[in-house]
Amino acid sequence: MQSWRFWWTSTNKAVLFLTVCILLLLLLPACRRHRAPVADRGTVSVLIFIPGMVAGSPTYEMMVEGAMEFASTHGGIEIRVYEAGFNQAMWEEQLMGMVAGGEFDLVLSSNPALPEIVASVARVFPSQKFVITDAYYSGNPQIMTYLFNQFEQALFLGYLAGLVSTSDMPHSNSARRIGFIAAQEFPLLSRHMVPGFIEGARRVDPEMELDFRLIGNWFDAGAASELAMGMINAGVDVFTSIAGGATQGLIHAIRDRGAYAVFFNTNEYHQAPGLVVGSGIIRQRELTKEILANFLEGNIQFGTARTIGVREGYIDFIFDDPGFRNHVPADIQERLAAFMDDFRAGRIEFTVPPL
Ligand code: RBF
Repeated sequence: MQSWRFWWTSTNKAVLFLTVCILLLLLLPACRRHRAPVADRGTVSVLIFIPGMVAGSPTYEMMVEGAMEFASTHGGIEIRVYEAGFNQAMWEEQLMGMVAGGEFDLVLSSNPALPEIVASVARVFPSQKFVITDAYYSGNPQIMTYLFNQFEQALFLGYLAGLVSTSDMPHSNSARRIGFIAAQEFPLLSRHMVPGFIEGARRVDPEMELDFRLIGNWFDAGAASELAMGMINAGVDVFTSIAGGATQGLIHAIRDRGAYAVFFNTNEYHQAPGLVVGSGIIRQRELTKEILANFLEGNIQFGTARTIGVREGYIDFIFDDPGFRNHVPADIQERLAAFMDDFRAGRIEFTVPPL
């Protein structure tokens, strides 16, 4: 009896062991197949969905340039750029139409308003993957986002605007008034960029005031120019803007009337040497290449949201340009350099407001 039971139990164990082994043998290659780099599957097709137009919109220009550079140095990747234009009510339908054929391994885009649209398209196409920069959205297994910490960029640009506005530079006046011209309101703008800009300026002079005005679209340079003229009349001597192509109107106004500007995201010194006194930079071009490289290796963590800023190396100020070196007084250059050193070293204290 004893030996009979022993025989059965050990046979059971052996059978169980063998079954587990066979299952593992069957499953392992399947897992490996699942994790294989996307590149091994032949040509990878990527759609860059532009919610607007590329020309004149720095964040879009950098994304397209980065992707093109990546494609020219790596085989097996095809990039298609689709410009959706300025009718925001159409973007979801346009994106839906683009992915319906299932031809794109990845959809890449850059805009804070896009995650909600993408989430709704993703529900209809559950195998479609999306990466969105300049946006924050977590918890959807089809979507990964990267948010540039625009509060940080606004803080140091605002600090520079405060230094210039309180200086004795030729176009600076005695009013403690700086200006912000925006195309339209959106949470990243009104919760991070505008508050960061005025907070930075108030670190130079707590009396500083912000004149904030809205254009109503991303392309009307004439309207931006008129707003800027009115603001100069009201005592604004240093501007910034988030206005895409309409920013050209602000450039025209500061050239015409004599005032200063600092810009977010890209090198804009060449637009008006001596008047554009500062440019921040977001590493959107490099980020785009990293995203594509990660995607080819199967290393995108869909479902997650990363925030990247000064300390992560994705946001900085462009010091090394004649527009800054040759036109901004040495004491302002030094104070900004010290501020940025403190920033990178984590010595600047601030609280990023919730989005
Ligand atoms: N930035 C541009 O430069 N050009 C645009 O056409 C543009 N359209 C936008 C539309 C919406 C609905 C939102 C929320 C933002 C838009 N932006 C545009 C802003 C841009 O993507 C980015 O958020 C800011 O430049 C800050 O990084």
